[in-house]
Order: sequence, then structure tokens, then C-alpha cells
Amino acid sequence: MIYKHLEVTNHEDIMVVTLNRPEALNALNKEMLSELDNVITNVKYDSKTSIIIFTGSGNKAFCAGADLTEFVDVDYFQSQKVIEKGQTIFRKMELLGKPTIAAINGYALGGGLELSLACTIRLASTNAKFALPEVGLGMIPGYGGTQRLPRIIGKGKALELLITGRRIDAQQALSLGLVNHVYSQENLMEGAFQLGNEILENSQIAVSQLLQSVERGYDLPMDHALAFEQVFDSVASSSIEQKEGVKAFLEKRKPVFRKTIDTNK
Ligand code: CO8
Repeated sequence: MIYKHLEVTNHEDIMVVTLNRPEALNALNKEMLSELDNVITNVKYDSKTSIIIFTGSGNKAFCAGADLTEFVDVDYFQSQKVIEKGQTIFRKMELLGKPTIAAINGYALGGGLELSLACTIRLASTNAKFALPEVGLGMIPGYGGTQRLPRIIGKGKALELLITGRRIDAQQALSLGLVNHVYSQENLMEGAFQLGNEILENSQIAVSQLLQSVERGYDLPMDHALAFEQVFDSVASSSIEQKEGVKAFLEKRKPVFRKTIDTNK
């Protein structure tokens, strides 16, 4: 499928989704959000894709946030509509059951940072800059930022960034645990692919069940969360991949897993 504001390329089991509005530093307009929704909905049921990398086009920005030209004069219900749309799409990403990697190659501001917070893992290039500057615009981060940032880096540190809107660099983001690794600009995508390939060495059914177990269980009381874990692990443990994994261990060889997620076989 051809998109206006996204470039989507497939590299065997890994899909790269590039936010592609470099003239506006890849700002998320309504059309781009709809396109993202389309990609995420389709990739969930695409057995050929196991991992998705998100990045930005050009070497300046991952995504400079929501397209501010669309928010010059919005009322309560217009605001709520767009916030709900963004929240729904980012939550869909989080519940995809496939690993998503944000390769943050420059500015990740506002909604752009929030997009990356909905990804499984965040990687950054040395020139990346991060902020949730919404309070300086009279808003609050409404695409999940007030909820996901505290969960990822801890409440106290998140609140400081949230109420100051302060911009931080890649090293600061690394020390806060906001990103997992920092690469030179040239090596960022290679790092993302390396990580993707490392994940692909495992059973993709297990990876998928694991992601769903963590995402569905994280905020629940322990007994409910453990009940989820039982179900997700039972799916993984009764799969053909588990049989291969254990057999390979006993035969002292590397397991050969399929790269797709098909729980029926
Ligand atoms: N929206 C629209 N256009 C943008 C955006 C944006 N968020 N960011 C950059 N651009 C455009 C600029 O207007 C400029 O366009 P033009 O060349 O036509 O003037 C072009 O991109 C290049 O930008 P700059 O000239 O500003 O480049 P600089 O290198 O000088 O500065 C910055 C780069 C620091 C990234 C600067 O552009 C900036 O501060 N951008 C705004 C960042 C921001 O505040 N983002 C948060 C937006 S709010 C948000 O995301 C909340 C989500 C929920 C919304 C729900 C609302 C109801």
C-alpha cells in the first residue's frame, strides 16, 4: 500500500515505518495518524511481519509532535476527538503482540515522544532530543504521555520533565532509562536491525505471548496479572515452537524457530 506521509518497507520479517514529512519535521497531522492506524491494524494480522521499527525521515527529527497548524482554534469536543484518536492508535501499537522499536533519529517532541513511549523499546541517535513541551503550549501530553512516561522512568523524574517541558539530550534520556541504547546517527538503524534480529532468534509465539502478558498484566493486581500469565504461557508452551525449543536443548543444538506467529501449528 502507498501512503502519503509514511514510507513502509519490508526487510524479510522486519518492517520499517518511516514518518515522512521532513518539511514539517515529521509532525503528526490527522492524515498521518490515520495512515499509522492503517499500518498498525494491517500488520497485526500480517504473518510475514514479526517486528516493526519506527523512525523519521531526514536526519533532524524522529517526529516534532502533533502538527500544530491543526490546533490553532479547537474547542473542547474537537480536542477530545483528536486526543482520543491518538490515544487509540498508540494503545493499539502497545497491544500489537509484536515488538515495536522506535529508532529515534532526532527531535522526539510531544506526540512524537509519545509515539515512541508506546513502542516496546526506544533507541536513539546521539543527536536525538526529547521533550514533552505541551505545558508551554497550554496543553498537556494527551497521547498517553502523562501515563506512560511515569511508568517508564518513574513518577518523580517524569513529573519534572512534564511540568517543566524541559528538553533533554540522548545521554540524559539514556541515564533516565527513557531510551535503552544510544548510537551514532549512521549506526542507529543497524542497531535497530541487530536488536530485531536478536529477538527473531526466539520463538515469535513466545515473544508475542510475553508482550501481551506484560502489557495486559502490568497495572492489574498480582493475582489477576498471574491469571493472564497462565493463559499466555499456556499458548506459548503448547505451541510447536516450544517443542522445538526443548528438543533443541536436549539435543544440544540451536533451536530452529519459524519467524512467524501462527498459534494453530
Ligand atoms: N507542527 C507543525 N509544524 C512543525 C512542527 C509541529 N509540531 N514542528 C516543526 N514544524 C515545522 C516548522 O513550522 C517549520 O516549517 P516552515 O519551514 O514552513 O516554517 C519546519 O517544521 C522546520 O521547523 P523549524 O524551522 O522550527 O526548525 P528548527 O530547527 O528551528 O526548530 C524544533 C526545530 C525545535 C523542533 C521546532 O520546530 C519546534 O519547537 N517545533 C514544535 C515542537 C512542539 O512543540 N511539539 C509538540 C506539539 S504538541 C503535541 O504534540 C501534543 C499532542 C496531542 C495534541 C492534542 C491537541 C488537542
